[in-house]
Amino acid sequence: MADLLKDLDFFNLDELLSQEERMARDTVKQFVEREVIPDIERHFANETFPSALIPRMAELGIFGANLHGYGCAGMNNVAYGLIMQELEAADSGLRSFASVQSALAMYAIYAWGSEAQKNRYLPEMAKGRILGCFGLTEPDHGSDPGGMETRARRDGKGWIINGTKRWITNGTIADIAVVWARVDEGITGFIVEKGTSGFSTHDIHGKFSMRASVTSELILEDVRVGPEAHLPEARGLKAPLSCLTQARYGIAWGALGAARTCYNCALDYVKSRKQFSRPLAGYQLVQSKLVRMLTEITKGQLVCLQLGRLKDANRMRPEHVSFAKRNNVNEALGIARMARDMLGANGIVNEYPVIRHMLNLETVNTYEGTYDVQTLILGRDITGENAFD
Ligand code: TGC
Ligand code: FAD
Repeated sequence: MADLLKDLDFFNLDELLSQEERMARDTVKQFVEREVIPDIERHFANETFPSALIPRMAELGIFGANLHGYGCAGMNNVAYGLIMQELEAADSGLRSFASVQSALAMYAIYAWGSEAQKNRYLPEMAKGRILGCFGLTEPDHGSDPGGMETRARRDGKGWIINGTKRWITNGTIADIAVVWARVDEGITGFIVEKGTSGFSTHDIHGKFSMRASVTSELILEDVRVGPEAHLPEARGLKAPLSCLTQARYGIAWGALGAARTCYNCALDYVKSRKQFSRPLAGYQLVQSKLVRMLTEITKGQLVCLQLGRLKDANRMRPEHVSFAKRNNVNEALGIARMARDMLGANGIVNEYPVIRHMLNLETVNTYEGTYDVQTLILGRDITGENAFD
């Protein structure tokens, strides 16, 4: 099979990257090629997460790569995005693992934690020795986290937390859970350590998507935590939503990686597969699909590059991220479906990575704010009318 990880760079965007950015991308690409690809289909088939990769990912500086200090690599946001792209070129579940560790759990502590919390958790999380998850979604509150029912009430100097969080990536393998809960003053966050009495987790099975990723439920029954567990700066829904902005940023880049693998695979396949005595690549309908894929990936790359430059200049708004997440994931899903079709019957077997990416991207289109939720965020921005009210 051809090199399915190879770059797609129709507009010579490589020229717009710094040497450090290219190096970050190429290092992770090499890691993915050598250490992820050989085993990823097996993990997806067996519904297992490739945890043996965690120390290597830490060594490469992937966890909290764009955070500064506290043992983090301090890369710029374009380099971080390129890394997410390469991880998701292998599997959305692997990128998800890195996103949750970095952009959700670590970022929550980085942005809303005390100095003591940052010093205690972030260096160990960067080394992959402490794993985190992020509990926002509940069984009855997904798109509307503001309706959450998890409650924390004061208990002397500490707190008692009750509630259920569902669909939580890394839940059962995490050493700490960042849990969002309602208190008298509004919404705030807590760091709940594994093993705390009353805190239990279990995995959700039967997934047809994200099978190489752990997805769990967190149950909190009279979980008593001390004052040191509370994220002191997290006041209001803005705190968890700010973490989503970080994660959506990585997803916008990541989806392009999955789309690129599907494009490379479809292109390779139609060049060699003959029907009616000619390669499929010679037919106009097939070429039209390839051109559509190339166009959408290239447009997505341009959006991401400028998004990253804006983020590095502190000029990125959450709505910019919604635009990129909504568009890139939806186009990646369309590309994966097209590639699946172009492979005919071979498109449904795991000899090729396309069906796996297609199934994964169904989740990516839903989590971190569905396609329609991102549409309404953008609709609110351009009209001034809030459809969520
Ligand atoms: P709303 O009134 O819009 O906002 C409340 C406050 O938050 C601020 N804000 C943001 N800040 C930073 N980043 C964002 N993206 C922000 N969005 C809003 C806003 O300015 C306001 O601040 P302030 O100072 O005025 O209080 O709140 P709302 O209740 O109307 O919510 C609107 C809505 C629908 C956009 C929001 O609830 C939403 O985004 N819903 C989608 C939920 C979601 O995306 N969940 C994801 C869960 S985590 C996950 O899926 C992980 S997947 C694993 C992986 O990443 O790989
Ligand atoms: P709902 O909110 O019930 O939405 C169902 C449908 O209704 C969607 O099509 C939606 O677009 C539509 N809809 C909702 N509101 C409106 C509206 N106002 N107008 C029009 N249409 C609307 N969450 C976490 O907190 N942490 C995690 O680590 C995490 N990881 C996940 C991993 C996986 C594999 C999956 C599948 C989910 C994960 N999630 C996580 C949860 C994810 O963020 C939610 O599934 C997502 O936000 C959507 O919520 P929901 O599933 O409850 O769907």
